[in-house]
Amino acid sequence: MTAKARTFITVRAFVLCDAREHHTGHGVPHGLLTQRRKDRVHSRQHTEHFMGYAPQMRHPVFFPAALSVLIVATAPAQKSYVAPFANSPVVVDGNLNDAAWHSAPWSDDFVDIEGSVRPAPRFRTRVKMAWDDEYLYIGAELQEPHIWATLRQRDTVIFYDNDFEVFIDPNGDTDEYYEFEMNAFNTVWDLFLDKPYRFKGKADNSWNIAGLKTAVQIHGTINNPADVDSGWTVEIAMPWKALGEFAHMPAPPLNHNVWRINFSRVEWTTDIVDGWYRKVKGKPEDNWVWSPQGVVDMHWPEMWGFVRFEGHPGQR
Ligand SMILES: [Ca+2]
Ligand SMILES: [Ca+2]
Ligand SMILES: [Ca+2]
Ligand SMILES: [Ca+2]
Repeated sequence: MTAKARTFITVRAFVLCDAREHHTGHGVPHGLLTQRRKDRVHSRQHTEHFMGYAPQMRHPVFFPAALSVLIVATAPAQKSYVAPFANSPVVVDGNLNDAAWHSAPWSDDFVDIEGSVRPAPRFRTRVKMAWDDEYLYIGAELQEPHIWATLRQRDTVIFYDNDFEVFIDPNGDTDEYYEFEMNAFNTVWDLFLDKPYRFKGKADNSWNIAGLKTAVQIHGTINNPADVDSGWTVEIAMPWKALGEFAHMPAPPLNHNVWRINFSRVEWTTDIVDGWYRKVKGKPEDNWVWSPQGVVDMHWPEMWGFVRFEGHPGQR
């Protein structure tokens, strides 16, 4: 058996055991977030190590090798990213031209939330990450021929508009994680979840990322269907002080620390009717993500990607 297969068996065992532990909540997702993402549940869930990182395991047990090998063979590959330390200031204005961004590579292009079994997204999306002593920085580029937004109030259901989303589980235990969404109006929804909805987790919208800085640049025109836009870029600075609240990890991180993270983009199919965008009735939204979930549900933190923090000049 390969090292990868052994790794997977242990992690998979953790997932299944966790589901049994919360049996009464299993398969009963609730809350606004999951209503749009619970319709197609597949069995292709896995996670894997990222350069020596191992998720925390509460109840490791063992499963038949044949089953595990089957799961490994059909599971989508999780993404990983090395976030460089920002040695110069990042101005949060929506433009990703700060010197610090030059050393942060673009991620792979986003894929469908279910992975390669579904068609590739119609429009390109990619992200960058960087960090310093105060902030986690996230930059994203969303190709979009028709930029629109309606929501102006914080903590409303931002994915009713097209949006960009971030999910962070600092210590990778799949509980106590953060969700963040923003639209092209730069309206944000930030919330804390004590555990996934399928385990009767509760979303706390009153939780805010204190000191959060966000900005959007529109490359084209917003809410004007008469032209064709090229897209929007977002720039986000999340203070470590806020992210540290439920992290159970150093925040800011230490060099080589790994956090679980994923990014999602919700894209509605629209028609232009009487000079305005109208969602096509009966057509569900597209969910495009950095690291494929294998399931139409972002609330499987065990499926998220990995970010490793490197380059702090004051540390080895
Ligand atoms: Ca900037
Ligand atoms: Ca956690
Ligand atoms: Ca909030
Ligand atoms: Ca436009």
